Amino acid sequence: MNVLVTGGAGFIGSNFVFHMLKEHPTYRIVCLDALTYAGNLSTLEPVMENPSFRFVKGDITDRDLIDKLFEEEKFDFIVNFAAESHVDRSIEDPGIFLKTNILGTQVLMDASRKYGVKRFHQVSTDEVYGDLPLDRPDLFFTEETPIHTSSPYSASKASADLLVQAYHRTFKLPITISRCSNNYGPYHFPEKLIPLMISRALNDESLPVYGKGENVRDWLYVEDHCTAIDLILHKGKDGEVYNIGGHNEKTNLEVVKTILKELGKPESLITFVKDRAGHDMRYAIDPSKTRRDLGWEPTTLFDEGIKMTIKWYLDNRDWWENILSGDYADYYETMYGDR
Ligand code: NAD
Ligand code: TDX
Repeated sequence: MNVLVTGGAGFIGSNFVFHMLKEHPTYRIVCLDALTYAGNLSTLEPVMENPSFRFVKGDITDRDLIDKLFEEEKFDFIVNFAAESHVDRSIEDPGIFLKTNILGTQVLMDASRKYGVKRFHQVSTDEVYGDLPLDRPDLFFTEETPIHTSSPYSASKASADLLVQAYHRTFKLPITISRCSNNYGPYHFPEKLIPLMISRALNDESLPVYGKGENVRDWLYVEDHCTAIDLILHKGKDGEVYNIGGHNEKTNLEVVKTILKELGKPESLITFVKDRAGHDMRYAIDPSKTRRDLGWEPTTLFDEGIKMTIKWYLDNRDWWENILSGDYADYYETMYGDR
């Protein structure tokens, strides 16, 4: 099998590349990534010389490049992680979110149609369902919950989902979509809540909690997301949407306090700051369909996963300090600029 993983130099994509090379040693894994501010090629260093792996620097919106790559590689599976992923940035500047997340998905699907693939898998998010009220803990997002977006980011991901479903209905493109809750774990870019709080607490810097910190997110350890996508690729039904989540709901304040406790840092570091515009209150995934139809089970509880994650950030200070200093951006040119 020849698998294209787009966005594989980012957080979840890189974890998925490692997962696939380990679990399917006979497969060829090609990673296509534009190395935006969120892509970090040093993350993929351990596999760069692996004969089953190829890295291609390129943009999913670049039709000529995508066409050439598909013609050359004859992919079986496409897994599309490539996206602009940070909600706050989408509020500052929505344009690039629409270009990458919607038009990029279209370019990849056009090539998938032209060259024929066994499966085009779109990695989507629980944010397409909007949010749930805090006083209704009985409510969860199912695959039937209507799309109802809040931020330019979630609107762009939802638009892509609709386009993917349209390509299935109209062109019979064999697709699947997964909608996952908030991920955490190794290689998470330190602009997102958990790695931001770990890196700032380690430097004794203030921890900016939006609003009152009451918003609830449903956290899933990244490897559990990877095992779900692997199962969907191999056993999922064409045209289906699968929710992924592990019922690990926490308020942001709970998460930040847990990190401080684990690091032995004082709660006085917490600073309440202006709330995010349009801030979703609660996300909560009902993953019953994925469990029932594919036998997927998450294996890492939050209490255990957050300890593993904090240990990873302590053991890999170079990785995030390089990001904070901006040095990571030169890595590709220094190491592979002549490829
Ligand atoms: P990330 O920002 O860490 O990584 C995104 C990667 O995509 C980066 O390596 C970046 O260089 C690459 N990229 C961006 N624009 C590109 C383009 N035009 N062409 C090629 N590559 C490009 O994101 P992440 O957190 O790993 O998320 C990956 C996917 O999973 C996204 O589609 C996101 O919407 C989805 N998702 C994320 C979460 C989460 O909690 N992080 C949860 C559910 C779904
Ligand atoms: O400094 C902060 N302070 C704060 O209180 C940051 C960065 C975030 N927050 C809050 C906002 C959210 O309620 O923490 C929560 C988590 O924020 P993010 O890490 O930005 O994630 P979120 O907005 O929930 O979106 C994430 O999950 C769904 C990913 O970034 C998306 O790509 C994914 O689709």
